[in-house]
Amino acid sequence: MDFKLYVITNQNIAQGKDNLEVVKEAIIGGADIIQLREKDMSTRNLVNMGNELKVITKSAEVPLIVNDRVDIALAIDADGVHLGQDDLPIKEARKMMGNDKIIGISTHSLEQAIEAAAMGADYIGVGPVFPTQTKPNYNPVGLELVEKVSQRVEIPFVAIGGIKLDNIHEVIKAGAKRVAVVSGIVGVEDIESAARSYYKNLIKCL
Ligand code: TZP
Ligand code: MG
Repeated sequence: MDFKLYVITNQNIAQGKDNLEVVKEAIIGGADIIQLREKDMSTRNLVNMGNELKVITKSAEVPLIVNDRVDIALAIDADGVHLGQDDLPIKEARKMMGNDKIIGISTHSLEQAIEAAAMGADYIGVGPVFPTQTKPNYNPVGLELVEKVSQRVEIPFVAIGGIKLDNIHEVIKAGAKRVAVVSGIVGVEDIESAARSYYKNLIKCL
């Protein structure tokens, strides 16, 4: 499993598009991993949506990751789960998911990043790098943490939070090789071309 452009859904900010359209367009533009993250959706609706999204991601051979919920990831046979620091611990998630599934975890400090790697996470998220309305109650960790993690942690990490077309180069310069994006792609009119621009900028800076 490796990826460069990680796109995370948010039906609340999509410009009149449903998640099937969002994900289709993002993948055409260059997203190479997708996360289903809908904080206000019922379990039933998440399962239904997950099953629908899987048809698209599977045919594009792009992994589909479910945010927070191991039960839903298992129910829809998703490719993996993305955990927060207060969710199921990696050890328990691994027991339930098995070794073939992807387990990612959000980290907000070097200590958390090192621990996640030691616990067997497949990748970690590092952020929010910059202030962002998508996750307003978190203190930004800044480029400093991206730099530290890139120097000290061996497993793949993805920078997330407030990453825009005009600051992506800073994140790459700090050592990131992958970025995760919500509003900069999902919240714009032309999702495909936004994803394509992110991908191009990212590749250009690597
Ligand atoms: N985790 C850390 S920041 C963030 C998440 C889910 C939100 C990123 O959203 P955006 O709109 O790309 O800043
Ligand atoms: Mg979470």
